[in-house]
Amino acid sequence: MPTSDSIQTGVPNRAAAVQAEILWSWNAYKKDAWGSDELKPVSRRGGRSALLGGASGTMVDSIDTLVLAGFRDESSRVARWLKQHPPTEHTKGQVSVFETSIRVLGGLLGAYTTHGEPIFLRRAEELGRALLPAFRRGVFRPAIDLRTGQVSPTRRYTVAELGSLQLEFYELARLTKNRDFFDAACKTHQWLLRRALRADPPYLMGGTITSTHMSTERHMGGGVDSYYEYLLKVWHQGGRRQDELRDFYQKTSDALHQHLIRVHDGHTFVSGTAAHKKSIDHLTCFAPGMFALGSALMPGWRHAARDMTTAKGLMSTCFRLYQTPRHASCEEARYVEGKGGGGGFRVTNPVNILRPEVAESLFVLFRTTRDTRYREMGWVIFERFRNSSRVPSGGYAGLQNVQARRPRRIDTMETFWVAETLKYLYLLQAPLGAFDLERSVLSTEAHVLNVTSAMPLCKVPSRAASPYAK
Ligand code: DMJ
Repeated sequence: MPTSDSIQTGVPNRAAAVQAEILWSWNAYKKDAWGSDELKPVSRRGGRSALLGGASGTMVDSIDTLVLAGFRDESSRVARWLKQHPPTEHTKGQVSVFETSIRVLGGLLGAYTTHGEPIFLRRAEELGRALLPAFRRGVFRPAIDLRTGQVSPTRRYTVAELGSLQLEFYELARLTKNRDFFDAACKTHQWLLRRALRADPPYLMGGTITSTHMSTERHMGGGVDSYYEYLLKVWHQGGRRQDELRDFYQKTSDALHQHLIRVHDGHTFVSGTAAHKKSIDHLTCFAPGMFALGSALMPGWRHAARDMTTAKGLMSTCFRLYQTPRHASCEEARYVEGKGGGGGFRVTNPVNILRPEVAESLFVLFRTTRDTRYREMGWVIFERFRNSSRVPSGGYAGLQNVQARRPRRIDTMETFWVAETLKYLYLLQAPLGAFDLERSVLSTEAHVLNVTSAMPLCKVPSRAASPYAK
């Protein structure tokens, strides 16, 4: 049982256990899937992701986890491979601009930040250039062929797709001194923030958006999640200098509290306006971490304590996802009130695809409160994964039904398993010095980026100046 002394030093035997699973996953990828996007751990081969098109997803997404966990040699091996194999030239067909930005571009930038090898930045710059045509036809196009520059005809996308690539493009602009990267991401952010100002209620976004419409449902789950996260993290990334963006985040948090955050029978929920009432889904579980980080970085804000209370409440609701009888978490659970008071959580989506959000929020809660309870919860999660999702021949796999006694495996080790889930589970048990939450920022794909006052700042549209404001 760790003591409070271990806050500084971490829990060495647990950190070592997570490191072993990072290597277990990485070695399986190396052996059976090297160069491809994803390991297929059951059929023991590599596969191309429809989102990434063959850009060596797992390899690039994993690099900064490997460095943080002490496997620098493995990252150097990737650097040598990337010298001969530019990811941009490997892809086939159209890729998702958002997923490629957060996983591949973010992965290369995180690799450069933590490892320092120049090839990572060179490949990031090439990829950034190949993505730029997606920002040149109107506001944004969600898919692009990286080799030809041909973009998808659709002008319909999610708010998260457009609102969560700013950390990556701003850092790329700063490192390469190429203003085009900054302008592309700034233009899209400003466009979205104007839409948020004229939304009803203001600041709350629907998941799907076009130049004229926005869907009416409001929640914090898939499709909108990392838009909220990036309001806070872009402010943090720029050295916390831009008061207008801080105010925008604070007003957004106020609106989320006013309209969506609800407590039922002592359990905190993000109650969406549609079918999301009294339920919790894994993707929404980034939210405890976001509210905790905002609260910790803005100690003078009059609602800092409210946001920390919400973070703790949501964290405990999110942890319920792991309280399935046998295995790792389910994707979604609903709270059902009992007849004579009290109630319980019922699994409403029993799939598990090795998602990171609960581990992510536990890490941020642990670091911002220094309460070792969150580290203990992280250890429970780690053991759940190790017991139920580890494939004996190598790697980890998702599960089709976590309620089944012997669930069928899903033949995919998602790239975010090493990039995010294992990174957060490792950092929870590692010494505090392994990562500094104030001097670095973790992207939505958990890539390590610099916090610096040298970051160019994108002007935030104001309510008064917005032609759309009511
Ligand atoms: C990851 O790719 C990122 O965390 C993204 O922001 C949300 N979805 C997945 C993991 O669930």
